[in-house]
Amino acid sequence: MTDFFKGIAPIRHEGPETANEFAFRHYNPDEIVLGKRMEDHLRFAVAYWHSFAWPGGDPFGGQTFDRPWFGDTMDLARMKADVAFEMFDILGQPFYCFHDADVRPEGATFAESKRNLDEIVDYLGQKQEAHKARLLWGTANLFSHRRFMAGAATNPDPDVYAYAAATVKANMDATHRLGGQNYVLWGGREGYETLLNTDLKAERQHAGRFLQQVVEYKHKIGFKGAILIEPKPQEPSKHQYDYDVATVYGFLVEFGLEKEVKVNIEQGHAILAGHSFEHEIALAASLGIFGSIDMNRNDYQSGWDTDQFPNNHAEKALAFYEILRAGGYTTGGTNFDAKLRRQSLDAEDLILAHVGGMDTCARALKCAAALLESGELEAARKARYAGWDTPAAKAMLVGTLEQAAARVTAEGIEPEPRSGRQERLENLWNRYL
Ligand code: XUL
Ligand code: CO
Repeated sequence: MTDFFKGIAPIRHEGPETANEFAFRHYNPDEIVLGKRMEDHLRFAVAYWHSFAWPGGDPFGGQTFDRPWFGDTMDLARMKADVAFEMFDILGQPFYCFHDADVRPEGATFAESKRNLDEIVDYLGQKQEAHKARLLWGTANLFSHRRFMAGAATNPDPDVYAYAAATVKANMDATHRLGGQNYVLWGGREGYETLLNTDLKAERQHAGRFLQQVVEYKHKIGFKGAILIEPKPQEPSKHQYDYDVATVYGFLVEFGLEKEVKVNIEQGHAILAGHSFEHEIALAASLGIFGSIDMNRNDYQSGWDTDQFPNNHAEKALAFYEILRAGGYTTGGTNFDAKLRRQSLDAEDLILAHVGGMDTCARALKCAAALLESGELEAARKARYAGWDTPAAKAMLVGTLEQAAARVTAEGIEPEPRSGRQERLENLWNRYL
């Protein structure tokens, strides 16, 4: 036991009226929502990087957090894991996620980095046996070290492609060993700064082949989890190849991977791409590639990825409605890819940020479930498209353009515009919030 969270007891559900800061108001793991336990709907995960590895820097200043486990030794990496699992026990969330760089010190050589990773994975495996939290997904950090500054799989230097392959292989092995349910690839440096020095076609082809190799390796080792791409339009690269869900889908089809790879959709990334979170989720679900989400929010005024904890249940209810409508998660979950503000120094801040985020999502889930269960919105949506249930309308979709056109004169068609009823439906939504 470390004493980092000393005095903080496991968080329990006390209901909306409680005055206790250290309690859940809405997240009640065993409560049944639409026939399923809330914990099994939400499948919360804590992100190792923001909570335990991020030092609190911003572009104008360095470290603000002074954590006892900061440093480059294996002993400190083990202490970090101890603290992490102590937090998981306090929160009671079922999952966590990590990059290699979050959990182990970087070695002087690849072999040393790999040894460090293998050693800490053994330790995390022991922790998993003694505690509740399991691995939702693992991933490789292919963006922080300077060797990746011009990309990983898309790097002009083939040696970096090899290094990325070795790193991803090691991380897939680690994820598999820990029973991870997914493996994520986020291409922060898989993009470019300027076309003046970039062979865009070659880079995309290398990225596509790399992903095929990842899928081949997944099958080779018998990893049953999902491979997930996490779209983001830019930051850190000026232009990322995995821009948004639609772009990723086109990329997967081009490389024959649309049945093999799904997406991990992040709220802040969706916003940066000019979409809403729910749009990205609904589109992915309609394409059959919805996998998991990274839950956070951006600051509404600044145009970058601020990775804040969610605190607006009304906004998240739209996202959870789409998740429920899609049938919920299979291997995916709700990963808090969210970090404290850099002035939030205390251990309590770390706990309460997650408590607030979990409550926000739980409340959103309950609102979304109630509206879905009422059937009111689905009935309105169905009514709007009811014309397509007629045989004549259905026939148009299998016939030719001329046959569809012929209906206009034959039936004397003059379409009658009808209200889209947006405000009425928004009012309906608000009644459920
Ligand atoms: C970066 C981001 C990453 C991925 C994992 O914006 O979201 O933390 O989730 O590499
Ligand atoms: Co993310």
